[in-house]
Amino acid sequence: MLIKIKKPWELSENDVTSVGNYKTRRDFIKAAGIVTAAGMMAPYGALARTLTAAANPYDGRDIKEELTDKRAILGYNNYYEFGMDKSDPSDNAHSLITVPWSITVDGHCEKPGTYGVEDLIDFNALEERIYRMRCVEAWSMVIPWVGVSLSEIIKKLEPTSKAKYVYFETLEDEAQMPALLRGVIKWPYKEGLRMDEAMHPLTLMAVGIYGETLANQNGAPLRLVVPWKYGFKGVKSIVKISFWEDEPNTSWMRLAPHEYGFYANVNPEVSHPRWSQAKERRIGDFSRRPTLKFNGYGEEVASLYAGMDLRKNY
Ligand SMILES: Nc1nc2c(c(=O)[nH]1)N[C@H]1C(S)=C(S)[C@@H](COP(=O)(O)O)O[C@H]1N2
Ligand SMILES: [Mo]
Repeated sequence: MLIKIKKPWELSENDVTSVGNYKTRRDFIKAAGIVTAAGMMAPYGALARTLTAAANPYDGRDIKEELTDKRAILGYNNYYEFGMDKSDPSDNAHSLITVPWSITVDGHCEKPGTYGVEDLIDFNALEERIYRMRCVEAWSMVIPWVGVSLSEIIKKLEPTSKAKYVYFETLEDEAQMPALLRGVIKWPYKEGLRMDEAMHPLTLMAVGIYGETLANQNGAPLRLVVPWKYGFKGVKSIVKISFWEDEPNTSWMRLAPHEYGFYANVNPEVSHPRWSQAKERRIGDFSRRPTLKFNGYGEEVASLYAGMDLRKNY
């Protein structure tokens, strides 16, 4: 079921050519109702069909931004396990086997164990969320994700009072990930959030994109989306969720601690040591646009960082 109440952070689709097809297909999806795809990669094949949208969920929202072209979202990626060029993930990620998939949960919680994707994600409660995504490299997109709030997953796992942070890991498998041997990162890819960030309603665990099952290059079968943070916080193809008392040391912090911090909140005022973050290139645009603090989600999330020095906590 799609969320029907409009929140101020919800983006709308604008009327562009690439979106035209999408709208048509969405209407088709609506008409199809729930689960018809015979034999199509269940349970993920059922995903598109669970998007039983209300009449027009995009009417009357405040923010109007064009969705980024689907070909760019699926073809211009960062997923270093499959190579470092933007086209490498879409060229190579077909070797990733996403069904079956299991996620190990451990640390400070009442429900540790090994879970399948469908144990953690309620496929009857999927929502579509259109979010801006801002990469630390100063480009951005507007992406229609499909998923559930991470908080829904965390509640099922019952973290204890000792759990102050959530830690995530991507799969590490040389057989499926050709670039692991060449990569700059010490694998597996590691990320984390403070518990209040993880529980924030904007924080999404995505299983789909553009109304369809998540493509491998976008982090199938499940990946994190934290729209007010730089894209690298959005750890892909998650195989581990841990509840920690201490702040995780993430992949990018390990690699270049003076360049990448734990918080990684989008902030035009705090430059990367090698480039300014004041502007960004929206993929598909000719000219650059100003970067928005907290990627435009400050109204919702700025209070999480009240009293914190955002220059020190970059
Ligand atoms: N495992 C893993 N997750 C990752 C990355 C990666 O290289 N490996 N790149 C990150 C970066 S830098 C960005 S900008 C986003 C890109 O997500 P997208 O390709 O779905 O747009 O994924 C993030 N998650
Ligand atoms: Mo990124």
